[in-house]
Amino acid sequence: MNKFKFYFILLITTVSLFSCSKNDPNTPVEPPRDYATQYAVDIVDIEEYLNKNYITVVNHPGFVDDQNVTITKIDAAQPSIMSYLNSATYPKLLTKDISQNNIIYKLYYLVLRPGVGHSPCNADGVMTSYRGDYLERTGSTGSTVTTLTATKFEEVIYPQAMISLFTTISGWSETFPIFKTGTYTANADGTITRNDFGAGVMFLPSGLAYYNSGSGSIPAYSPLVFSFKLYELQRLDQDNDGIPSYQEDLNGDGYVRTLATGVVNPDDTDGDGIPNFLDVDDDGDNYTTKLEITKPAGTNSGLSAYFPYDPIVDNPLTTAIETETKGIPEYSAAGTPDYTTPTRLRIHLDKAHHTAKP
Ligand SMILES: [Ca+2]
Ligand SMILES: [Ca+2]
Ligand SMILES: [Ca+2]
Ligand SMILES: [Ca+2]
Repeated sequence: MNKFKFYFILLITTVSLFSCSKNDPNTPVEPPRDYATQYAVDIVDIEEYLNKNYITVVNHPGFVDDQNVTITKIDAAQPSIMSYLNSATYPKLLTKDISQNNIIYKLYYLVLRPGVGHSPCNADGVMTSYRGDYLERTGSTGSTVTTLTATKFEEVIYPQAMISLFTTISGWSETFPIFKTGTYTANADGTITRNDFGAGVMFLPSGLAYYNSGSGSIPAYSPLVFSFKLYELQRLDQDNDGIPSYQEDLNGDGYVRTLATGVVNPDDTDGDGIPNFLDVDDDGDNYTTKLEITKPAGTNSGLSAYFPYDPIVDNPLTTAIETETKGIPEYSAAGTPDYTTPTRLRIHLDKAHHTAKP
């Protein structure tokens, strides 16, 4: 991810370099600000926002405004958002440390409701109703009092499409996996009633958002506040090897990542620096994963590949029409296949499979 971000920033810089030099060769190109310096500014703004504002939440189960959030400046004795820090009950304000851009970001997120369904991993797609505001400090510093304002830049009430957490801002990919989807009921008139979905608010330093590029009406270096509802998720398969990325999360922490060179990655079976969810040959035996999970000809009717991991348990959405009963197997030394033990070493992760076993 970092590498992609780096290239992206490089691209932006290169593009603005060309566009500036074309119009005015004397205009110097401003390099992106130092990440640590900018984060120090952002976290002051975010914490001030959490201390000086309160939330109002709509509790309206089954209606589209359920869990709508309004954030308002405190003018009496309302409890600040910060007052929910580590609360025993919901709303609950929590923090998470995120190592990115060679610094540690503190990400504040407010849990209104955790949700009851499934959590996306950080490479899945999400369908979310959300509202985004950017924070901006106006008024000059020094003797003038500055004011922190929040400006709405986007609101999606009726989402129509999945958004990939793999390609959007890192603040989203860090926060959504903490939440779960809900339930829905299809009504006779064709509408859907959603209940018990995860809902929250995330408070993102600019380094976990658009940083120096900004986006649309969002100024560069803006911290962002998103209130959101997690309606649905979509399992994605980034390396197209037939195994959804969330099942390539070997340590089960909800995240798959590319880590810096030399850092041991728990989600990289062969340790070649490419995590399994981006590696077409997970165990490094020179047989692609896609080939290894393809069943030998004639072994079973219908499907040509083993069901990724375990049928039924892992794929409730397809159970109704699923006739395959075999997950990717492990073979014992004697050549006996095991299709079901949850902890088995599946053949695409077993480098010795082709040499030591039938
Ligand atoms: Ca995959
Ligand atoms: Ca992981
Ligand atoms: Ca690898
Ligand atoms: Ca392989």
